[in-house]
Amino acid sequence: MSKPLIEKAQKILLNNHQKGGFTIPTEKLYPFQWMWDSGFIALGFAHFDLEKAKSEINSILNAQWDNGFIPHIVFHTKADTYFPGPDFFQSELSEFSSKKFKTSGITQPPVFGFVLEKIYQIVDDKKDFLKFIKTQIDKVYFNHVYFYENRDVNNEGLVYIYHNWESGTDNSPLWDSIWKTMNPPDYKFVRKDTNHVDSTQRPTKREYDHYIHLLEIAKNYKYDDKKITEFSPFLVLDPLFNSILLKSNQSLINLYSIIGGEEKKIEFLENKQSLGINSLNKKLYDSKLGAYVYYDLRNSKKLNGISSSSFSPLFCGAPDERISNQLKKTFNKKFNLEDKYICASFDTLSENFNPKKYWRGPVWLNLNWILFHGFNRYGFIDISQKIKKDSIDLIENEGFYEYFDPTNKNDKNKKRACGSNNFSWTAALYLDFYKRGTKN
Ligand code: 2M8
Repeated sequence: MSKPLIEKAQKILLNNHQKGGFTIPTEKLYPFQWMWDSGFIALGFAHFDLEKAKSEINSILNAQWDNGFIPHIVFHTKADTYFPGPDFFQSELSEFSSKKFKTSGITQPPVFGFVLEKIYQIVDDKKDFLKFIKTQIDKVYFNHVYFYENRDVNNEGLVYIYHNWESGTDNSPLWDSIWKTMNPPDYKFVRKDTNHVDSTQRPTKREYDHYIHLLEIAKNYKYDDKKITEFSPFLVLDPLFNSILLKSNQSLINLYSIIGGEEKKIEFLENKQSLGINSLNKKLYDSKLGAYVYYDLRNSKKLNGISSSSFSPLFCGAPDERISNQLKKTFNKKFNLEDKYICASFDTLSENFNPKKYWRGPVWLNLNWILFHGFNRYGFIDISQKIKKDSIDLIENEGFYEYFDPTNKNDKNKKRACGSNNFSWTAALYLDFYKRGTKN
């Protein structure tokens, strides 16, 4: 293994950090603040510049809507290198939208509960960081309440996403069956992403038509959750999104317990916690596949396919012993293979696996980080250590890219780097892998 690239990783984060106190995922391709990126970015900053970690969290939560919703993009500044921008999203259509910033009208996985706790675990001055937590934690709690009040349609402790961009795993092959139920117009718009990175590694124009169509529907209803629940053709229970919510619930419970005097909030979260874990195992675990799957609420059926998200419930502690052992077997069969880096984002044995295309197969550092902690938590140390080693090797051999081709591991000359370079969460999580060690 080559010399750790700690300084390089720090430099990437500092270069992507903006005057307004927030950090972009990468230059040009993503020139604004993204929600779950900013959580991972804060984890990275916490290892060498705690003030920037705090300001990252503060600046995204500052754009929270009046109903508790947190948007997936905050357009703090102007930039013309990204589509769709603020003029397309028109967040002002919603009566609840932020009056301070223009934002998108969709969300992303709610990482901030666990991010606050993970940072609390590593800081030296816990008293000082607890003071900061006290200024932010109610916003995160309010966000969780928003999800349960607006997106848990069956009162089962599981919340839906209404757009593939909300999942973070944007063009997963799992969405293909939903696209077949829709027939969006051939929209005219100018994409910017394919100006910055290889277009064969990005979604197709037709896939974008679906993404845009879902947004047009939401805008048409002024981002009203009740209408979206009723009319959006995309209404999905996502195991990754829900595992992150559950993990963050538990972190909020832990942090509120340290703060004290918050029994009501803890009680609310604990109720959702047991309900959610129970439903996750009942509704999203598929014993035939030996993995968690997505559930299409609109068409009342499971989306049968295995992705890296299928193992994310290990992160929140949902699986019992039987399920966790089964997950390990499935993981070893499909993802932990001699000739592949861990963890491909989609089932490597499926005909839909594509090693270079965005979320249809490549390795992503944030999913690796989640799976590292998941397998570690269950004592599957051989797997968690391999995830960590593969993550570090990929970065040290290829650079701080957005995603990586996992195939032909033994071919040392193969070019695996995909998407954009100098990518913030890749740098941030490299730092966390190095500096945190194996501590949860
Ligand atoms: C990618 O998503 C954006 C839309 O949100 C895009 O492709 O335009 C995804 O990888 C997402 O998970 C990530 O948060 C975002 C910024 O890094 O890029």
